[in-house]
Amino acid sequence: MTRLMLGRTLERICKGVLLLCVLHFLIMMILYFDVYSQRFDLFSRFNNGRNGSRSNLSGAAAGGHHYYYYNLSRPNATLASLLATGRQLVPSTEPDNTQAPSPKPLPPCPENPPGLVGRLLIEFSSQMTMEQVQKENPNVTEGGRYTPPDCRPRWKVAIIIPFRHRENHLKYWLHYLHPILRRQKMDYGIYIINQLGEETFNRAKLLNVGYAEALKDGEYDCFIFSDVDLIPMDDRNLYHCYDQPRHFAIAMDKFGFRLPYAGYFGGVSGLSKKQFLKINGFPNEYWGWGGEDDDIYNRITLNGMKVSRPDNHIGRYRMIKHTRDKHNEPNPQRFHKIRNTKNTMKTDGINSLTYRLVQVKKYPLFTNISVEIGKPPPRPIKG
Ligand code: UD2
Ligand code: MN
Repeated sequence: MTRLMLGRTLERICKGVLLLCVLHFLIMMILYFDVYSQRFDLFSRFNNGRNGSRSNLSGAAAGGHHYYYYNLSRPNATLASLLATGRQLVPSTEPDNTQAPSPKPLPPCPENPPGLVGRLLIEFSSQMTMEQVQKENPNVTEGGRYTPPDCRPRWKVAIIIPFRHRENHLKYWLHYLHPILRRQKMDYGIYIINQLGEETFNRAKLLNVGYAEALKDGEYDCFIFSDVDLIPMDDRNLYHCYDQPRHFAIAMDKFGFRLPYAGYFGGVSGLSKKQFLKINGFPNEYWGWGGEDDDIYNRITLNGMKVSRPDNHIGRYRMIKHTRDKHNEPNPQRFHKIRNTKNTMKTDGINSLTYRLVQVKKYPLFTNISVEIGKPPPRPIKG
């Protein structure tokens, strides 16, 4: 009887051991296939890399065995795969850089950003405060800087705004432009160039100051010059630079959504650093309203470049209605001056720019640069 019981117990133990063996075997199989699939994955990706699609690889990672570690560091790497390679657990004799894989490089930003919405509703009747506009734009960093988190932009854009006593317009500009530029996947900084004092306003000189000061702040290669009161009505009007100097604001409400004349270059324009230097920047000697934009147009064509423009239905703008500011009366010399661009552009421009920098202050949504730029030369006395 006891022998019979002993036999049964032994039989159960044997079955238990057998079951454990089967289980162990199964686990080993799972581990084996998991590792196999990792390797398969590895090679298929490696081949992709060789075919030219390197968007998933870092520079170092693209070179074969480094990539192996990189692959294991993916969030979905399993414990099984870690155990199977043993690489992460056993101290390695290889260089340290294998232990901390470099961050994944970003793919280039798309030429047509998918988040754009096209035509926008722009209105200036709702009241807003700067605090509200700041709250709307939490991802803009100090000084009005932004860079897309998920792709590598082609240009680094400084947006330059000539300014004096237009705080209300600036609020609207920031309210509309920051979200547009973000959707456009631009890497940008906003620079408000504030003319101190009450001497005659000089838009083009302020724009030159903006170019020089922005370059002290970042390695910009594209400069967009915008009036503070102009808001694009379509976010497909991309705020970056082009093969030729760009005129963005081609169809404004105040001109019945038409280009007022073929050589018009006012409102919003953009030049790469190279294009800007080729024309010796902008003129410093246009005091008061008008003419400076035509002079810039002349500089562009005289230097063998052409102005590029968006489609008419995309380059639409609204201008915030305003009266002429004090100390920005029409410049009576403008007609004479624009006939002489050819003679003046070599000596009057970024190479002759002088100003006194008084203050640079970084606000959450823009950098304010306050400058003294002097005053117009005394008029020759007629007689
Ligand atoms: C037109 C052009 C502008 C420029 C100007 C002639 C349009 C939409 N724009 O503008 O690009 O060629 O004629 O100089 O056609 N500003 C101040 N405070 C002032 C004066 C001017 O901030 O006291 C700045 C501000 O950014 C403004 C810009 O200068 O938007 C142009 O001045 P404006 O708006 O008085 O002239 P406007 O609309 O005729
Ligand atoms: Mn205006």
